Amino acid sequence: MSREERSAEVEERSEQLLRGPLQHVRAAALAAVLVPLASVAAAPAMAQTCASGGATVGDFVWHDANGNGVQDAGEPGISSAVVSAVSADGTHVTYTDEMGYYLFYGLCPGEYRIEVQIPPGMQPSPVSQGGDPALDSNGAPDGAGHSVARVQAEAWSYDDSIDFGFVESAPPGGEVGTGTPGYWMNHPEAWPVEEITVGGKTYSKSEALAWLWKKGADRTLTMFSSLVPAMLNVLAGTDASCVQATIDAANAWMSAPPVGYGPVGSRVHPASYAWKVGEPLHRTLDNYNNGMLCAPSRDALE
Ligand SMILES: [Ca+2]
Ligand SMILES: [Ca+2]
Repeated sequence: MSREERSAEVEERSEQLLRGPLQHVRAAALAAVLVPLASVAAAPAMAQTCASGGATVGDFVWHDANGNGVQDAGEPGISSAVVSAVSADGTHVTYTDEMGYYLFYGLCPGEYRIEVQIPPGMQPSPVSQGGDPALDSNGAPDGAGHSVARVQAEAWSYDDSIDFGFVESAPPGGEVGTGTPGYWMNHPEAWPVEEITVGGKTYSKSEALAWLWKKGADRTLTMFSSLVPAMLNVLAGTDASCVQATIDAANAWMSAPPVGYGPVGSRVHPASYAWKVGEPLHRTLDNYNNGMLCAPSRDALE
């Protein structure tokens, strides 16, 4: 498409946005949405589709209503979202359709950043949740208003698993505090998810609760009792900056051998080497859950 055609299309899309799905958005937020559209029109290097061996990448941008990072039944697509495929050779731009689907085709093989503008009042869903690439979210915030996924496009490949979930941000000033293990054990209705994946194994809420209530010397129970609440706190929207790396390490520890010592119930002895590795992670998670690290406890906010 020529630059003039692109400009015309961008103008028309802006019009559609104004009349359609963004009608309810406040003027300031709307301006923020439309400024990048204008810069798209002026972008010098529009990449060409590849003459042969083109790759296809898609395909879904959606409203992750329950914030669990998984495309659940009934969660709607986000239409007219601007999606860019950026490589060293230039930028392809497209938009999601009425159902929230997008597709780049004819991409020359190579490395791409697939970028979606973060809609006003929303934030990207947690990535790689639930274990099914077709249903998970792939974009992480880049700090500049985009959710970004990196893709290595091979010749003739077809990848429709690059998806972008967005969840409503907590209202400004409405800081979310952490819950202790006891809080999450006694408030199943407050869980932000219906299932949770620990060490690569997925548990329903009731299964996870049953493990949380179990007592014993098995240190996988101990790790489970701090890791699950920490993950629930993050999913509920508490500041995760100081604890995400520990959560990842604890999930690796809870995975099956040869990587880890899990799953929960694997009878790790308190005096074992495994627990020497695991205990510092558990202590960090425990401190986080009790509001002693980067997020206050929910009790302190009440
Ligand atoms: Ca969801
Ligand atoms: Ca995906």
